[in-house]
Amino acid sequence: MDKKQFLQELNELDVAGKSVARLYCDISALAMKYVDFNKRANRCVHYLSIEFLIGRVFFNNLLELGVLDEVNAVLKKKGVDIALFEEIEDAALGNGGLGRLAACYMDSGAAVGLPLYGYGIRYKYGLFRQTFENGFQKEVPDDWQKFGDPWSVRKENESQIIHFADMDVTAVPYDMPLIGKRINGLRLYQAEGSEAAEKISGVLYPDDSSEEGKLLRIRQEYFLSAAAVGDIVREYESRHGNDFHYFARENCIQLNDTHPVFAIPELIRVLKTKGLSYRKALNIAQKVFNYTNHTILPEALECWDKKLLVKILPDIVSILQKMDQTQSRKHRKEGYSEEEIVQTHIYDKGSRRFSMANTAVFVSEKVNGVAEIHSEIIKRDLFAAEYAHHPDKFTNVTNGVAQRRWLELADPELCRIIDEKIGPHWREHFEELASFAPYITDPDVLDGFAAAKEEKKDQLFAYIGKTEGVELGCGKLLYAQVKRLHEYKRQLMTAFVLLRLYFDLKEHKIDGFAPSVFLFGAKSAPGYARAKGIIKYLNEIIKKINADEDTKASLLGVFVTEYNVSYAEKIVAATDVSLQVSTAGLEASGTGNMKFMMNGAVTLGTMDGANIEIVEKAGEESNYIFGARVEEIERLRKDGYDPVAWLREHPEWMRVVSTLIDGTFSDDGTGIFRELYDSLTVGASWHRPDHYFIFRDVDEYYRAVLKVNKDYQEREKFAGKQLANVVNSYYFSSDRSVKDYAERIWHISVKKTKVEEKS
Ligand code: 26V
Repeated sequence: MDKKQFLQELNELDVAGKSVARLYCDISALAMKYVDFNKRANRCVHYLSIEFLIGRVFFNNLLELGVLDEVNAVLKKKGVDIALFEEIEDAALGNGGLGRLAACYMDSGAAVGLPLYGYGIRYKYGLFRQTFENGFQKEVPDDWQKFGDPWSVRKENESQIIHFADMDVTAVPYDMPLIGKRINGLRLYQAEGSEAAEKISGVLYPDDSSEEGKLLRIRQEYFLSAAAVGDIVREYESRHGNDFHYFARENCIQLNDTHPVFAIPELIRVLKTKGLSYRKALNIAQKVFNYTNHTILPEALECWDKKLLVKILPDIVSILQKMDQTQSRKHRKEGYSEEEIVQTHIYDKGSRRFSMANTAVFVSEKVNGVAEIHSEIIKRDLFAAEYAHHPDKFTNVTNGVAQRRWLELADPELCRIIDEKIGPHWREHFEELASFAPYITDPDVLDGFAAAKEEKKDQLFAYIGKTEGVELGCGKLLYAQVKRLHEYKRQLMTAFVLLRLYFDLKEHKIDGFAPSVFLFGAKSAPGYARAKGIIKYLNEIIKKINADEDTKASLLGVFVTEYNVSYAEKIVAATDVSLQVSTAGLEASGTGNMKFMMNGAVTLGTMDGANIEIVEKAGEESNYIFGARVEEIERLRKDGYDPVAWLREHPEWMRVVSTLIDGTFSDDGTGIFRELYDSLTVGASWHRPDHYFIFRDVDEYYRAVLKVNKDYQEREKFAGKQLANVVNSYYFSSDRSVKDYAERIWHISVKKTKVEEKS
């Protein structure tokens, strides 16, 4: 980019009388003028994902273009505070970790110079915006384009027609630049042509409880898959015509979970229309695709009814069925047992459903989980049969997060402390953060860090005071649990711990408790009643605690509204203790845990997902681990577990849990608190009582919360633990993750700059 020219134009920009939105669009559009997309590399990776949780791009893009400070200065001169643009929230085209991971990988691909291209859907409405009404979550449509979309370019001439049996839909691409050492692109497709067509890119995760809802989900998934495949093939043909010999050498497709798996039969279908045999087409597909699994929860593993699929995608059904036959023959030849054949098959004759995960595993060259333990679990359980016969197919790539957004933008104060000791080079080569290690025992550094943390807390609390109307004071220990609301993440267990703390503080049972704040942020899927019940319960608990004059100096809670990427940036920088308390074995990785670590929070959590690797790197002594390990949870599942007997034996917890049904809190007559109670004691929705083993872990959790509170009071020593986390967080950079993908899965090399080649 021609920085000088850009800044000159910016200097000339007339700001008088312009609204924040207008200025945002003008400045973004000006920057876009100077963005040149890189040419295609010899081999490209195409990352297909139903979610891209990008968040605000304004600051990130200016940082990547290397002009953030200058723009800040120019605007200041003109009397415009750059912070005003924080009002503008960009695309939240994702729901949680899966989508944010995709966004971090796009960021890192460009940053490290990999030809990594994203394909997704340009939903008109992103993830809903959340409000609370009397403590209940309410959803408001997220009209993210109301400020314009100045960072995207519509590419009308690269539109395609996507065929369904009952309609044709136009897929129009919008390209967003991904700025770094390379400028890659994220291509999001918008569905156009008719009212029914437009619905396809209407909202992220439409309710799929009805048949109509399921059909819409299938349409979305096929729409994304077919548009991406069509684009990749068209681009290839523009260079090689009808000769598909080089296709697999030049293209690699990464399936981010099962949602884009239709890309497999679609590629086979398209290649057949180009004159290739089914065999040849399958052969190419087997060299092109790779699949990342992001969950083992059965309810999230997609299977589609043949009856539904055949209505709108009959050709895809024929191909899937043919693949199922090929698979059975191949597996018999390879000596799979009948039981193994049943476990791996693409089409299940009994339920008449197609398994998207099994389709992906069959075709993919590589299958990976997203943290060490998760990759082990999928090999041992979910895909055990395939692993037994093709062990080399499986690998692991532990997730990572983009440190440019999650440390540099989120916590400049901490970055300056690091710069002072080791210079700024680590910002480009994040592994150099390790050389900060000798300074984490330096008393000045420890004091400086503790002071910077206080400053971030003050900033966050001031923001919360303004937006939520809750005053949190200062000098508090901050515990935070922010993530999607799901029973396996066990926000309900934290609710019980918080209530127990409150009761014990009120009755003077705890000595020397450092004044603390418990912060929650989460959205619940609109149709997930129990998750919504947990939000209401937490809000009721917080209301009670915050109103109690006896305890409010020691304990406060807040459930922030509309938790999103920008809120997360503020929260991770301010937090002391990161709560990561999922039932062991169920959180594939977690990425929030990494963001907190990077900003110097200790992890208080279970041995699950990436927590295990965090503790391995930063040391068990710098973190707070509690609860049952995977092996114990498995044993409890097998040998039996009696939560009711446990409650009976623990009256101090019975008292806490009973507040769900004894009238302490009102659920406004909805009965949802009773349902939560029943889910723990009787069982609900085919689940056994306390399916997520809250009562196994809750007491240990409580003790760990007290322990961290005590340790925090030795502020300098505790700062040392926090900094040990910062120093060792370099491993959790998504730059490292994408390089791992490049090496283990994509087989492309990261192009070194001239400077790097010399050094
Ligand atoms: C989706 C659903 C949808 C239906 C209701 C139940 C349910 C449960 C879980 C999911 C998760 C789908 C996949 C996903 O988002 N996985 C997350 O991926 C992150 C990035 O790899 C990872 O850090 C998280 O641990 C994992 O939950």
